[in-house]
Amino acid sequence: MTQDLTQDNSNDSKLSGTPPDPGRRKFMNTAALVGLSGAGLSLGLSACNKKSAPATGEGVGAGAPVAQAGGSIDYTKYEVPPGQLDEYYSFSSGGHSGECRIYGIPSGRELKRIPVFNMDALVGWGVTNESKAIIGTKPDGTLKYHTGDTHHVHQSYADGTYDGKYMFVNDKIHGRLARIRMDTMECDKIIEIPNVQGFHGTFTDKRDPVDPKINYTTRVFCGAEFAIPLPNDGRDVNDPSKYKSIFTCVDSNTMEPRWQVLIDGNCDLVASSYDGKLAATNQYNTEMGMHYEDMMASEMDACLFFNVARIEEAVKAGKVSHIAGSKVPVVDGTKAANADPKTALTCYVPIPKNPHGVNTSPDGKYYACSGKLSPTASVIEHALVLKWFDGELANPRDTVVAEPEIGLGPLHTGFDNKGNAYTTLFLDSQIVKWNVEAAIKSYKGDKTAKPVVDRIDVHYQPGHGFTSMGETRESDGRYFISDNKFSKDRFLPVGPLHAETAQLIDISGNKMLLVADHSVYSEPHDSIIVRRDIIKTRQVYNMDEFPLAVKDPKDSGVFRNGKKVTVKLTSQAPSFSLREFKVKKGDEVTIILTNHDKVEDLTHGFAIPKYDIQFIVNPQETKSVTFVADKPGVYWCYCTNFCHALHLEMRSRLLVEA
Ligand code: RUQ
Ligand code: CUA
Ligand code: CA
Repeated sequence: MTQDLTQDNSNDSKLSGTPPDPGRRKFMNTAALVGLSGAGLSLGLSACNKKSAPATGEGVGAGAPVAQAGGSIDYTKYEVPPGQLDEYYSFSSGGHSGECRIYGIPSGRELKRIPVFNMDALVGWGVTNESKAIIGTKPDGTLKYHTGDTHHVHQSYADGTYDGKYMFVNDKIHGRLARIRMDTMECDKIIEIPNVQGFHGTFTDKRDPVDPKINYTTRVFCGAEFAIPLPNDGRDVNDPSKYKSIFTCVDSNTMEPRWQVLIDGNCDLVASSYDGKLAATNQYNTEMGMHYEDMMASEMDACLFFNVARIEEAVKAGKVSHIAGSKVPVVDGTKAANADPKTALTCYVPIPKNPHGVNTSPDGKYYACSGKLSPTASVIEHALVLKWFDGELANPRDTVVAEPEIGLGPLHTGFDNKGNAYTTLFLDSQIVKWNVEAAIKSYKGDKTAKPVVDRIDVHYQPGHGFTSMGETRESDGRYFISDNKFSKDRFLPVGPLHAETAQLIDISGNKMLLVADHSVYSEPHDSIIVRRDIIKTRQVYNMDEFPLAVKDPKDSGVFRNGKKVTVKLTSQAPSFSLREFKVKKGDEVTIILTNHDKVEDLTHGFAIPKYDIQFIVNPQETKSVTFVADKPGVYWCYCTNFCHALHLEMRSRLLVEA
């Protein structure tokens, strides 16, 4: 059991003000958890839980047993034997590694890492000119940022399900949005969103709110979690009352921001509706507090809805402002400016205490928004939010149709195809399965309705949880993955930084079954589980896609233009087209390398000792690097990627004359 993590926190009710001594509690109960574990038990729960908060599953809902009938599970059903392939891809963020990962499900095998905001020595991401141009550089050509923090990955849609074209991921640190092509599974575009900090939640739209022909993704919604002075140029640093958060819509094709909305409170996670009409973000800091005790001062926060069509009409009509230096039109989504529902751009639905996570049900009818510091998940009905925007509902709170008590520290919710929701309970270290219609009946007063169907222990402290195809109308109710924040004793110890756990749960039956512990490198937040038939990749590039391609090995050579030298090279196992190439000290050298091998999987590498250069070229791919030859001498350029029996012999010499 996991109660050791929280049971000692009852003494922390004096929390507001001084953080408790972290040394008093063991291991998990460090300062990192103060905000959640301490606050959740001492302050937050008082809001909604009429009686005292239940310590475990018992007392909440059906109180189903938490023990796993381990002996009865046939684990081999979830193994993928040698030579066979997984049924699903799991696309995952990599947290503060700045990258994305791809796993096979159910095996949990890591298939690939996609460098995005980080540097990657293996492929040369952040080294080659092409990748630097995508990541973004300073005027002197060096990378503008070297770090990133990816949380949320979502793919492009057509007709309510994934179209296999693109994946989008946020960078929380520097406020950037990246796009990844799904055919090559490489990042092709990164933009920096103006005037935001803490860009956290992101979601693609699923269709256009107005044009029925556009039944596919054309927008990406981006929520900013941290409020800052606008513009953030040194003014108002001492006046937090002037800090604001902004919600941004980016064009998924051009990757240009289309519009922004100035709001009250902050954004956290983001969701989109199936009809394209609404985007949503949960708000945990409606207080606009600067310190955590201020951020949990109020019993109610909100889930904020954006009326996409109305916002775009307002932009068209020019009802916008601009924040100094930015071309992006900004509309006013604050409460004061949107008092009349019939013209409002935004709708603020009150939700108990510091909610985290907002997820759309696959039938498009509901949003689940969890309380985090309240043991509840609020169910908001999509049609009722539209009714409010039509002026037919008096109070935004009337859009809430259920608010079941599901357990402690509820965060993220996934859905199956049978009307059930699965929510991660951070403090309880459990996944709770609850039935949406039963929750609605119970909220209406039906005492026989039992929202909670089942619960299962996970190990430990789950963050995100998600179901197979669960964020599409093709949700299939087969798997749930719990991405846990602490693994403790689940894997061999590997020093102070533990492996993380992604636990695989079979949700196809009435009872959830924990069927595998997958270790993952720190620290995935959100993932999506995508059926393998949706993803169509290419294994070989087309040489014509690369403007710099050296299309004929005979075009190889050293071309001088003053101090600028271009070296054109090709590779074909086991040799480079130039056995040696000569430059002079002080030259600015650009090496262009095209791989002429056409065989699938025949990738070469190119490394230059002491010049800190290495990258790979995949079949038919071209890459380039630029550097100043400031060190005279002989430098053996060698192939880094094992390609041939003569791989070690696959070399060339860079001769830098003094
Ligand atoms: S949010 S679990 Cu980005 Cu919950 Cu990480
Ligand atoms: Cu080419 Cu190794
Ligand atoms: Ca709050």
